[in-house]
Amino acid sequence: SRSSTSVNHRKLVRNGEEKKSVIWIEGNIASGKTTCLEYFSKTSDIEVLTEPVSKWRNVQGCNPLGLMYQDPSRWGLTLQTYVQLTMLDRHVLPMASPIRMMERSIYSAKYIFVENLYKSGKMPEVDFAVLSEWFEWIIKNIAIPVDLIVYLQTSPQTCYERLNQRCREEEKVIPLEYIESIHNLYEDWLIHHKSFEVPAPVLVIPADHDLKKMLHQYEENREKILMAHC
Ligand code: DGT
Repeated sequence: SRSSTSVNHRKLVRNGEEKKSVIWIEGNIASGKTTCLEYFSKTSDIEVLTEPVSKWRNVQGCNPLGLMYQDPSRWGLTLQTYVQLTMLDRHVLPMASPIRMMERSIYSAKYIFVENLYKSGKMPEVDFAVLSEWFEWIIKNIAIPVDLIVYLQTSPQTCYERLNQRCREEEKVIPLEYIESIHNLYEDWLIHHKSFEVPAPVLVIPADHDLKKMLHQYEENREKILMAHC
């Protein structure tokens, strides 16, 4: 099948070396990022980096993700500090393949999740200020490459249904309103360009469809996604 072939026609830079490209897959909780990454992981010369969520559920025996959902005011800073560290760690890993696909980014951790905690009154101003200074320092001083953002655009209702189907223990407390807030922050950032800097061009893929249709759309958008370069 086409998905097991390597990528052709890749652009060459002047010294003859292949230009590497980095693609971020962004979208709401349970928007189908994992399915998208699985589809592309079947292509040779793509490395796929999934979200370090297993680390967020177990850091030296502690579960900051679970704690944050139980008591966001108390544990929001704890989780987001760790999310920021683990994301940064992924961004600076040397590239093992010409194309890297990453699930989310240090940007969405800050612009979507930290923002949401703060705006909903669940993060004290001082915690938000400290995280913001850390984030600004990181993006100013450390190169975080990205060539394309693929936004899996869903309705909050669809995500909510998928979330309930998958039954991840920590997520049982998530109400529809939380998914709606995350959705609105994503739309303001990547669609309306109303909130924060968007560090790369955005490709929007409607992602409310069933698995078969989603795989078909990935097939259709395959070249466009894999040819992403600065
Ligand atoms: P998918 O394949 O689209 O269903 O995505 P998943 O399930 O692999 O990943 P996702 O987006 O549901 O994220 C895993 C969990 O981590 C979910 O409960 C949301 C949470 N999460 C991810 N990043 C952050 C963050 O920066 N802050 C907070 N508070 N939660 C986060």
